Amino acid sequence: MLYPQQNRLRHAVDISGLWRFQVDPDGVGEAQGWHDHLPAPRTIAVPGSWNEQFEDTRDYLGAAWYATDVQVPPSWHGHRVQVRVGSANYAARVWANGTEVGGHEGGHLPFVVDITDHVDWDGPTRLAIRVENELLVTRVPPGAGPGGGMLGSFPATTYDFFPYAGIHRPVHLIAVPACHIDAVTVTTTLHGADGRVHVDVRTNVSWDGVGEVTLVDGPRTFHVPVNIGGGHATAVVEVPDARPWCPEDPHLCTLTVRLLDGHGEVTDAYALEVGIRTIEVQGDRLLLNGKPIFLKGFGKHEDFPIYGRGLALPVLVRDHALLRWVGANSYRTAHYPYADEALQLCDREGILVISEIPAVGLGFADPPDVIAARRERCEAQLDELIARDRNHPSVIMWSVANEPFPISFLRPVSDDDPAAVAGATFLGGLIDRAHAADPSRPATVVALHDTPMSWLRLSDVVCINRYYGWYMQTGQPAEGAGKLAAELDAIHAELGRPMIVAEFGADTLPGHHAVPPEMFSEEYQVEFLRGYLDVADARPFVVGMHVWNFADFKTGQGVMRPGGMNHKGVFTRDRRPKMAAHFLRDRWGGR
Ligand code: BDP
Repeated sequence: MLYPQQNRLRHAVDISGLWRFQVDPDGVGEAQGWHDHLPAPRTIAVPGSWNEQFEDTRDYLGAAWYATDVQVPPSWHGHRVQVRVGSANYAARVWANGTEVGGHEGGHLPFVVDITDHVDWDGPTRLAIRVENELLVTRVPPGAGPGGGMLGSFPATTYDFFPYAGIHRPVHLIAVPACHIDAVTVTTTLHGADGRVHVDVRTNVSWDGVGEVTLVDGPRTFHVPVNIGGGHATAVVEVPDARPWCPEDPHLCTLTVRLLDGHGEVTDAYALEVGIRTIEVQGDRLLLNGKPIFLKGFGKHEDFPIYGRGLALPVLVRDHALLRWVGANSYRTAHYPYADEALQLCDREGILVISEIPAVGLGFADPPDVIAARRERCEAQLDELIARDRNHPSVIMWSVANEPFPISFLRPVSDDDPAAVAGATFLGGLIDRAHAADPSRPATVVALHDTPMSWLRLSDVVCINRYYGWYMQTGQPAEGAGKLAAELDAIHAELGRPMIVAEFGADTLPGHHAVPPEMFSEEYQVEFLRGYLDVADARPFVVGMHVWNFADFKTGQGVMRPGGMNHKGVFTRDRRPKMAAHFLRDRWGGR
């Protein structure tokens, strides 16, 4: 899925803003024609979750309708006219001038509907989008079902973040030429000092013709003519003496693909930023451009007061400034794909990203039809994620799940337990799918305490989340660090792979102090993090440490979460540093 682009031949208008909105708790909207006219709308901001914009919608997750009117420019005649929704959580259906034109399931990835045949060229075109975020057990991430939420939390999810609902990312009105570039896939390789950019182009229709690929690298320009057959072409751009993309020097080139008509006139063009780099696992090391790399950073969330999970560009920019300030070079998109704009920024700023699908809260003792439904949803979201993000140099690894468990949370089982076997098949299938779609990146399952060895074995880089010294060895950070050390050594002895501690953290109430350190105090968080980082420093096979979490974030209400918040951030929800942020800055050499 190509990000919308404005150039001489393509148009993209951001139609986000103040839309009309109405909740539909009784599910009468469709029968009553709300796609044509909302009977009692109020105004809502798009993008943004609906939960924090009004008092009466905080916990509302049922159907709601969004509507706006747009004038499609008459000059777009002859083009395909599309609406692209950056993300709508969880399921969306779209109408244009009263006709249903498409929809999407899965709350964190973009989708496009074609409205060409429904445009009113003389007046405004009415758009309506119905969104709902029902917490169903068959969805990914799954709702909690009759058993209730994680630790009895409300709303009843299987995961520890608030199930924000609504249109979360910008909506674009787009025009593309009737025959257009539909997909561009870029992979890069290094050969000594030289780089090679491998480009694969597909058009929306089966088309035979010619085109060209141009790479602009600072003062140098490389042109490669291409022949397109049946709507498909490949090209290789040789870049002598390449300047590889890396966190210290996130150098980007501009790659442009053009389609040409019989007279050499350009009929479509699409440009993207490309970083020439390689990522691979060798033995128990992770190599970026052939050299060992260590990931310093965080698990994050898309979360901010009032916006909820809605894209807030200033927050994104601020987060990157703070990542630099604290000396981080990476993060994981816990627990779902992040906005296109987040990855664009990571490309520019040299932040390495582990990109995750929303496969969180998966258990394998559930009925087979439920597991099969979830598998279908995981596969669809993995395919969409890889198709959307594979051209970003910042993305270095796919995470196909966070903390799946065989039977229930923290209940160990042996590798031959039926739930462990079912999980290995499911998760192994997702890893294979990621490798097949994108052989250029490692893939991982981010593992909970007590994960079967048969599951750990599936990952190219073994990622584990550990809370020794918090949920266990409670109040004893030194004992917790000791447990971590022993377990890392044991897993490494068995698998010999690189390892990342993908989550470790302690809830910390800002301003709460205690000497000696005590749980929830700022001192305790520092001691906890220090112990884990020391353990990692003594083990060269540990190739990354991601603190949980970058910032405090909203979750469901529950006895473990004061104020409906997870307080494991090293920054507060409004991005003020706790003591731990200063500690990490010293340790990581922040600027
Ligand atoms: C891990 C989860 C993460 C939670 C975290 C915690 O992966 O989503 O927020 O624990 O408990 O189990 O803080």
